[in-house]
Amino acid sequence: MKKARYLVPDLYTADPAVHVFNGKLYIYPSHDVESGIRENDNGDHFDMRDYHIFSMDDVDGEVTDHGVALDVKDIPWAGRQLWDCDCACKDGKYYLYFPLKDQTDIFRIGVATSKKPEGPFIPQDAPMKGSYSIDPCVFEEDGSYYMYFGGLWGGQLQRYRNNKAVECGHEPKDDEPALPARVAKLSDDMLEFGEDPREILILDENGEALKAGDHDRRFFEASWMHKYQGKYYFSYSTGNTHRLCYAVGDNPYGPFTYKGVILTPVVGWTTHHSIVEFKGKWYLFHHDSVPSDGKTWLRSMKVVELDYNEDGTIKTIDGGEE
Ligand code: FUB
Repeated sequence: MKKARYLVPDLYTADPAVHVFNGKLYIYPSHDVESGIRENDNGDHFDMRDYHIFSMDDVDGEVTDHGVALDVKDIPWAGRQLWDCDCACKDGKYYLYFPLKDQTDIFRIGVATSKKPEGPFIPQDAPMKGSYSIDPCVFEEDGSYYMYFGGLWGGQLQRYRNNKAVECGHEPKDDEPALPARVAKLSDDMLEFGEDPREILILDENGEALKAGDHDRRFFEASWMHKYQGKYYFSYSTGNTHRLCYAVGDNPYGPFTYKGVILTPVVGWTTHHSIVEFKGKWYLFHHDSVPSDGKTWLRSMKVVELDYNEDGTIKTIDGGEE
């Protein structure tokens, strides 16, 4: 499969997190809706209210919509805005992690559980203790589950330092280290952080931390982790420069060294993805706003094959021309 394929023509879907469960691909996307809210840098127009989960036996095959798996009205602590989610499986139970603003308009990360990968999911009564910001993704290795998270601007990450809310949230100066994504191992019961979240350091080719002013390379949102040939690939969106980039490290906590661009800008403002191996090939799931004629808040997810060079670097995909 060398040409990208849109996956769901009848719903707007974005931020696809994809996993192989029970031999099938399961897709956990955001479900975009026309909110009527004017577009702004805070992302208020992304006013999503539920999640649908999709599955596929094959990347080229039929996409099954399993219907509403979780609705904001069923989440006891809900304020507004269900953003990018992800799912993990442990001991035959499925855990859906989602960012949602609480009733004070602060993003927290919630958990909902199910016996099936497609749900329905039952939410916990409260968000994860100590959670903040957006875009959780979960990477499993040897029975340990690591959650990566964080997002700038509307994702509120700039409001935190050392896992504490600061009085006045702001981004660092251009020549200061960029704000980092976070990672934390999950607790054994999968419902809380099992340790304090740590900062993800991304280094340049000289071993220096990427600077806040390096908008072409610094982390903005949309974390994903995958492992390829023994190395850990931390990938993310650069937000206002609209790239999907990656950095490589020797363990799940990093540090990671910046390596390059996975996907050049797509039509739309946001770019978001997951990378998954299925039946011996690697795939990039992502989204763009082509089907909605460029409406940034009405996105459509798609999939394209992803290739590596012999040295383990990823071949850049042209977001404008797939
Ligand atoms: O879908 C809402 C937000 O847009 C996500 O949480 C971000 O990653 C961006 O894709």
